[in-house]
Amino acid sequence: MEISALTRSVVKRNHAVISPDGYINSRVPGWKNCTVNVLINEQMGANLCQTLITMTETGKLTGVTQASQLFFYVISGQCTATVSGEKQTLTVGQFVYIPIGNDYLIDQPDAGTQLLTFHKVYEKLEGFPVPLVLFGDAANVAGPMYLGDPALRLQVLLPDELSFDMAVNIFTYDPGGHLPLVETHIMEHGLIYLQGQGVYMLDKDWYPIKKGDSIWMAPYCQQWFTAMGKEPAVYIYYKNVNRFPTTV
Ligand code: UGY
Ligand code: MN
Repeated sequence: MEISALTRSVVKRNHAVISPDGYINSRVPGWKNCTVNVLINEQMGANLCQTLITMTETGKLTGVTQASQLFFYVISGQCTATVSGEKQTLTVGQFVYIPIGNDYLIDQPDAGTQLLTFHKVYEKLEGFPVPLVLFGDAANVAGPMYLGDPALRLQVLLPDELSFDMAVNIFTYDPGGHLPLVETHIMEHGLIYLQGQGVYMLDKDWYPIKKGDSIWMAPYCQQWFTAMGKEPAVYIYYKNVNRFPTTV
C-alpha cells in the first residue's frame, strides 16, 4: 500500500528536490489547454523560474518576453514554435531560446507533449548585443567528456558568448559515473532529470533521485552526484553565467 503522507520532495533554505508526486497545477495567463507545474521560482529564494508544461491536443502558449528571457525544451512529444515570425517544428531534444522583447506562440502539440522552461531576468552587458532568437537540437550538440572522465559528458546548448547570461547544459553520467569533486560555487542551478537515477548530495544531505525529479541549488549549495542503475543518468540544467560577481 502506498502511503500518501510520504514524499521525496524537500524544500530547504538553499536547495529543493521536487518530485512529481507533489505537483499541484498552476494556471498561467496566455498558456491554455495545458497543465503547468512551477517547479522553481523566486518564492523559494531562487533567481530563476523553471516550469514543466504538459499540453493537451489543443494546447497553446502565447506571450511576449519582457524583462526575462525564456528557454523552451521538448522533453516528450512535439509542437510548433513561432517566435517573432520565425516558425519551426520542435521534437524531443529540440529547443528555442527567446531573448527579451519577442512574441511567441507554441501550438499544434501532440497530446501529452511535455515542455521544460527556464526563465531568467536578462542582465545586459554594456558593449554586447542582446542575443538573437535561437532554435537548436541537442542531438546536434557534441558531448565531450567532462574534466577528463569518459563516464561524464557535457553538452552546452547555448553559445559560449558574453552576451548570454545563462547557460543550459545536458549532463550525462554513465552508471557509476560521479562528479569528481564536491562543487562549491556562486552560480545557481535548476535542473530536471530526463533519464536514469542516482544519489545527489546537496549541502551534506543525501537524496535518491530519478527521472522526472527537479532540483534547485542556490549559490554555494554544495553539490555532488553519482549515477546508479543500468542506464546513464541524464539531467538538463540551468546556470547563470558571464556577469560581474559582486555589487561591492
Ligand atoms: O556546471 C556545473 O556547475 C555542473 N557541473 N554542476 C552540477 O552538475 N551540479
Ligand atoms: Mn554546479
